[in-house]
Amino acid sequence: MSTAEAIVGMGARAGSRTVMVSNRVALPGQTQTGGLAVALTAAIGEGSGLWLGWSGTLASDKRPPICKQSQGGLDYVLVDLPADDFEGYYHGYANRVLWPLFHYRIDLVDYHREQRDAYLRVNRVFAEALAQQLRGDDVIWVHDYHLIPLAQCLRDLGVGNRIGFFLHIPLPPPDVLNALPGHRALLGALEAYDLVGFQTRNDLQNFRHYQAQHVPITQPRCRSDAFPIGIDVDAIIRTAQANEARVAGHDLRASLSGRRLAIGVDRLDYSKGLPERFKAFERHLQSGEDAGHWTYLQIAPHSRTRVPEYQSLRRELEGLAGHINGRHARPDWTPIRYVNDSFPQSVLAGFYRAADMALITPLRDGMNLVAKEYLASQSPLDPGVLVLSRFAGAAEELPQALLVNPHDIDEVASAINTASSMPLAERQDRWHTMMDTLRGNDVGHWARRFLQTLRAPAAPPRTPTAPAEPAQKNTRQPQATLATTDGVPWQ
Ligand code: GDG
Repeated sequence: MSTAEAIVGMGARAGSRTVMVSNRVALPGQTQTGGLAVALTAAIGEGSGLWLGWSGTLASDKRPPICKQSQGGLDYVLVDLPADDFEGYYHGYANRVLWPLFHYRIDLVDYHREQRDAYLRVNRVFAEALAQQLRGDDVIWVHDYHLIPLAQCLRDLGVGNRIGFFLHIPLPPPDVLNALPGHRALLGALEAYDLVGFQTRNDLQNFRHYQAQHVPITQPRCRSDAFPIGIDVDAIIRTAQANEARVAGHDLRASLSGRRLAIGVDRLDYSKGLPERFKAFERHLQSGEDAGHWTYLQIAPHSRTRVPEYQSLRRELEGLAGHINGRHARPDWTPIRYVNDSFPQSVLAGFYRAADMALITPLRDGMNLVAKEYLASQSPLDPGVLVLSRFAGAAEELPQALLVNPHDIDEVASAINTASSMPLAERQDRWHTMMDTLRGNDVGHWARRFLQTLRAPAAPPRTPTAPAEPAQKNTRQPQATLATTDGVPWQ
């Protein structure tokens, strides 16, 4: 049974639709370079259901703000967002407050109350658009930090459906969260969900500690657990096999002149630890051990290009790559190939298979799908080595990788040396164990487990706070100021 059939079948057995909500919707046929889009595309497959998110367009008088389209049995509802609030919602509060804070970077948080207000208003826009589409027994699954207050907005509109939330990024400990103005309201808003899911036990523990400090248990129906996200293992194995011999992978191999290939694939983001990784690779070159035997290909598609921290990271990496190559290159060899293009998944899978080592060293990462995709792309006869940050969520599931502290460039350099000399039998042992883990928790398993928990009778349907039948006819006005369930105001 495919992932899609499993999820759709489960919805059918339960007699209800699954409704996904995320900031962006991945329409079929689009190249996805974000982990959430890749995972949800794999999870939802071609089944029936509904997926609602931002259209990518700002609202104008020239077109209706909500557009519906159906493809492959799935309904997509695309919502235009208000021009006045988009900047504050997306580039502001979501990406310059929540993203850095949740990645333990309080130093990069740039908080403005008016942006937080824009974030709340946009969540209400999503809630109103969604409420119009809902059937009474839909099960709603909300994704990621852009939409934390969405359930609370929906409850305010009288929606009594089961609603789950999954956080794709890490959740830091209370001391970090406490630095955020209005943190009690934000984190308290999670109580409006029936189920809150995190990537790792560490994130879950941080949440429980935060709750113990701050949130009175007013909604005992809100459950929480760790649901480590998986990949579509079989699809990636097939793609990697099919692309091994194809032009891109073949050309890449041929271009190495017999040298070994190390690969990194990351959105260009400060959480991914790219400058530290470049420096660690240079430290390896300086170590003299095996130096000149590796070529390191770093694929880093640009992301969030309007956010200043991303612009300065880009300049820093260009400088570092130029500096390291200038110092160590030979007429026939460039140690670092730094590429900002994005590639189709099929080409990436061919690149992974051609690579003898993956360097995945984020400073913090919710999970890191690339680590899993790299493993699934390897040939069982000659699998490569995964060098993985201890601070990627994936490290909890994959202790057989060479785990490193990405801040310690000597340790990463020495892991590269270890990978260089790792015997085939050891590589195979480690790889087989990790593949068993990936197979045991692929993306279908992840989605089924979350949805089954959300639907489970442990959480009886809550009593709507307002007449909710049908949701779109509900005339209840959104509250002017959201308050958490224990009455903590947002401002
Ligand atoms: C967030 C969390 C969590 C990358 N470059 C290209 C490309 N990609 C694909 C990869 C992978 C995805 O994008 C990136 O996923 P990651 O998990 O590595 O990272 P984030 O984008 O930060 O994702 C993360 C994830 O959500 C899921 O919950 O694991 O921790 O931060 O699938 O293959 N895809 C294509 N061309 C590229 O050039 N087609």
